[in-house]
Amino acid sequence: MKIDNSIYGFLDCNICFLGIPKIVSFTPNPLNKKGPDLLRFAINNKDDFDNADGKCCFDELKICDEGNLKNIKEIASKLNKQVLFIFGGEHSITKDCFLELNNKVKDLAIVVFDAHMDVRETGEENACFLKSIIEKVGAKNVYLIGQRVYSKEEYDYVKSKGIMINNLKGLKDKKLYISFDIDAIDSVYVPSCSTPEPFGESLKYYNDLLIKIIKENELVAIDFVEFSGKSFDITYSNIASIIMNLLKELKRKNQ
Ligand SMILES: [Mn+2]
Repeated sequence: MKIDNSIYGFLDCNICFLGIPKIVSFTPNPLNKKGPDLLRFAINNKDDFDNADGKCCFDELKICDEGNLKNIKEIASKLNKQVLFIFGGEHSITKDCFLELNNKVKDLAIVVFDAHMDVRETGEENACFLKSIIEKVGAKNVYLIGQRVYSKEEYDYVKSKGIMINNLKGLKDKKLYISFDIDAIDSVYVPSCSTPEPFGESLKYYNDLLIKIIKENELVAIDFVEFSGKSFDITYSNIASIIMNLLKELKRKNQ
């Protein structure tokens, strides 16, 4: 599979890749701006053949790559059935991405995979982005998966909003934004995560759960965030494998 060779533009694609290598935290690491490009490199090195149906993703899906952008505004304004694959960047990018798409898509639900809750009162933007979303759109359509490290205040806040962790009850036939902070996965699988956490579930666990979720819902966009971008390693290859499996599933759904 080669993203670079795509002949499709945004208006005629059905899957759009875009990078938002934005860093806003107090101690930015300028290197992690390379996250989206390292991930593209890894995706380009994967085979797109699907042995379940004998078809290739790149032959069946119209995929385009819009490159690296400052934000999602322009893309969101043009959105018309394309499924977005957004490569971060820090988790702070999710706030803008979700809210822009939420303006466009009615009843958009969000599933956040993350070791953390990211509902802090103040602090780095990537640690409080979810609180901003909940305060703006409510908690009814918010689902949390993988959270295992958080403060008492964050726990109390999430509980007060009636959100349960690792509970997908009611998540069926929804229009969906998935935010995948790679620290949800056990740190051994993602050494280039900027905020690694041990004691997470495996790569396969999350791969299978993501596939189940997109089988049962209509995916509008998915982001992958918190790559440290220091050097190329297994992190990018692992996440690229998940992305390939999601593309295969979307291909089968399209048929
Ligand atoms: Mn996190």
